[in-house]
Amino acid sequence: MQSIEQRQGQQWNRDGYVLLTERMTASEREDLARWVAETAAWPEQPGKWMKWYEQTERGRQLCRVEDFVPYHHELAGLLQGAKLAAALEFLLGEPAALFKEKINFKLPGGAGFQPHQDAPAFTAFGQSYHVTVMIAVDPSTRENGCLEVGTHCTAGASYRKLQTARSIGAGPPRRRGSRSRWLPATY
Ligand SMILES: O=C(O)CCC(=O)C(=O)O
Repeated sequence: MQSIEQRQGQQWNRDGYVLLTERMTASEREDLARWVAETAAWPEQPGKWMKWYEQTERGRQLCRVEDFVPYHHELAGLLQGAKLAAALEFLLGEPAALFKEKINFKLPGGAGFQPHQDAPAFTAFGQSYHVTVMIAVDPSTRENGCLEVGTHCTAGASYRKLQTARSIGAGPPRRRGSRSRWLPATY
């Protein structure tokens, strides 16, 4: 019988992503929701965290907070803590470093995201691997705009290498004749 870790490792190598649905307790989720709400309430302050807004029919609306780890002890502990580090090291086969953190608020009326890859935006920094970790604060459903993941994109480990800047905005690269499709990351 395979362990959960072995099954996750196989999915990672096959599909380029894993979905973990049982890693946070109810009280950890409550803490996370509270910490995120705290960042939303922070004032805008030049030189500190960054708050981003979008225009909606109801006016300016918060869509993103970035660079909050230096200013929020508990969120820093979650994103830089041993639990996440161990999961990433298991999947990558080497330790990972936090490169950038952001909270997407996805409030009603917001624009959402076009299909894209994150990695090509950061090639100027010279990293060899790029992994995106998403932690859902609220239930993640099609109705409320969950992340959707492109599957069957490129074979195994090569998926972990950075794609070229040419693929910005193009969505994940696809193998000829593959059964590529978008899967909602729901839980
Ligand atoms: O959550 C999503 O729907 C996509 C978020 C994303 O791709 C991003 O923030 O770069």
